[in-house]
Amino acid sequence: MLTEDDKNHIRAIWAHVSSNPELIGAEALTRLFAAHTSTKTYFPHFDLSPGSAQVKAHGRKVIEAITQAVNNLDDIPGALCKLADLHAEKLRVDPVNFPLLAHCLLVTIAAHNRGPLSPDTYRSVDKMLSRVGKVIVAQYR
Ligand code: HNI
Repeated sequence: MLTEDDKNHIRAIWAHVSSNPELIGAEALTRLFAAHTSTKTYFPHFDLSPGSAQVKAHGRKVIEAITQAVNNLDDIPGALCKLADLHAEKLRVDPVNFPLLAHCLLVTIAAHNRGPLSPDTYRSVDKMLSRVGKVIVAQYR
């Protein structure tokens, strides 16, 4: 459950993230592929080298999708229902991968924050990303 404080923390930091979707998204993916190499198996058709056009384009798509969730914090399932169908029925991404991406995204956001990410902001964004992951895998069974 996201509190009003959580929502305020998320919206404040997301203003920066959503204005740099390609930069943040591509770096998060690059960290994901480097730290958790098995995640690369879902992208055999991509050039996964850091900075590739495909990594940039995909990073942008992921951030823009999460931005939809951030713009609808009271109805995240409604905002992401199409993505849930896609990941469950077509892509069949193992749910264990979602917390890995969430963590890489948090590290990326922290690295680009001017100064340390406050514990409160970290917790609020972590809660939101965990909710996003749960919503996307909710239709797996
Ligand atoms: Ni994900 C496609 C969003 C987690 C593997 N993914 C997308 C698209 C969006 C998206 C948006 C593009 C949809 C379209 O083209 O219509 N993915 C998200 C979000 C999360 C997420 C918001 C979690 C926060 N995806 C993951 C994870 C993996 C993953 C954890 C695997 C490790 N996604 C994919 C793959 C595709 C994909 C594979 C298809 C890529 C392509 O273009 O072929």
